[in-house]
Amino acid sequence: MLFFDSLFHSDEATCPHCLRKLSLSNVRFYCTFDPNRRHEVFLSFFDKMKQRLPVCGRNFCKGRGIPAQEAVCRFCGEQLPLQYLFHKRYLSFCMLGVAGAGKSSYLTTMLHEFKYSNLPWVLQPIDARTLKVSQQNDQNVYEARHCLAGTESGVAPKPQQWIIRDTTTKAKEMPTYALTIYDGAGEDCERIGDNELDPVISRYIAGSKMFVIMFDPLLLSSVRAAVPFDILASSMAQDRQSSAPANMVTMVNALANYIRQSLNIAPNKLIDRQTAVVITKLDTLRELDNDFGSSAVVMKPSPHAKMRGFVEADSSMVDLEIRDWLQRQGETAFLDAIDANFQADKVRVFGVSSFGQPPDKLRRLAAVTPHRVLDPIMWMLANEKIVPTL
Ligand SMILES: Nc1nc2c(ncn2[C@@H]2O[C@H](COP(=O)(O)OP(=O)(O)OP(=O)(O)O)[C@@H](O)[C@H]2O)c(=O)[nH]1
Ligand SMILES: [Mg+2]
Ligand SMILES: [Zn+2]
Ligand SMILES: [Zn+2]
Repeated sequence: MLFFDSLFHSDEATCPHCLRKLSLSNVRFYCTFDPNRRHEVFLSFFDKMKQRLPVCGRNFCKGRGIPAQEAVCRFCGEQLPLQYLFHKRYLSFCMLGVAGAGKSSYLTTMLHEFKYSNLPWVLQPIDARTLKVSQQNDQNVYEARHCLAGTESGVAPKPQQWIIRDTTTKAKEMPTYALTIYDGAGEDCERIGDNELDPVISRYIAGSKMFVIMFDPLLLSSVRAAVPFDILASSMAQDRQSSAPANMVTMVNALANYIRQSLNIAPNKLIDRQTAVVITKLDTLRELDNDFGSSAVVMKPSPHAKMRGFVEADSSMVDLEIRDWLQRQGETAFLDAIDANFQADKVRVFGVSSFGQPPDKLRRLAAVTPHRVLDPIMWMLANEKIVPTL
């Protein structure tokens, strides 16, 4: 009875830690958290049928008679938030890009904007670590108004685990979706293929529904020549980032090879997975001679959140404008590398500014006014038919 073994509301769940496919028989349940006093409890036929958690029946057990309080992945032993078993769909994305590309800043402002944009899709952390990390990052960027420190390299990135509650439905049961996000260190991404973390990153890549490849325009030589020095200095992670601007193209190629290996795709085949290519730090390009022009859509506020849907025409215009801009700069190597490896109809180019303006010399932010940071996630949710395409 395969159907009976799938998680309560979905048939395609993966463990957010080890990314292996999860079914009910791959989950161990325990009656309480206390590791010394807990018992493993098992789902009965009726539990499965009624889609409810098993209950401990042992005499004198503290957890007797109440639904199991802990669930653990049988493969990796990591804890699964109990809510995790009840989601309708499992989404995940992997943030990829060289060191200092702006991944963590983007993730922070994107999640913040998503939470505070009054959208009918409500985002909540599901584990204590995610709550802590996101509060810290929020506090850093929005209250202390300071750039984030670089993400620690050489260690497996801990997944951030969120749920999205869909309040658009009138149905009695509100659908929830699990959203797992991996934000590793760019340094590890640059060394991909020759890195101790490869098996871990490989699993994250294979398990992700969507890739978010962050692309830093300040690494393009034409842009570096035009952006004022102080802006350049404050908008790059100097300690990590100064050395090799060409790394990005090398990274895309290495990454693509690596994705092929992880997903078992032949070298001559294009990669068939949703890929958002996100140009970061758009604010630094505003005053350039060869900028996007004042009428450019990419420089205008994003319409998606306001319209409560994904505005396809706006997004494809942005994609075009950025491609055109890169072409005019003679900087097509990066996108060529993308197009040579990824299936064209699955790739979309986005432009964002996480902060809305460059940090000052001391990496402080006068104000945080993110620009278009929701576009990539709205695209992903639209692809999943969670958000309507307009
Ligand atoms: N002007 C400008 N600079 C930005 C923006 N976002 C990030 N930066 C700059 O880029 C630096 C690196 O940003 P991070 O978000 O830490 O980059 P990362 O990709 O997470 O880097 P690693 O963790 O090392 O892989 C920041 O310290 C800022 O100086 C932005 O929206 N505008
Ligand atoms: Mg980071
Ligand atoms: Zn696991
Ligand atoms: Zn018990």
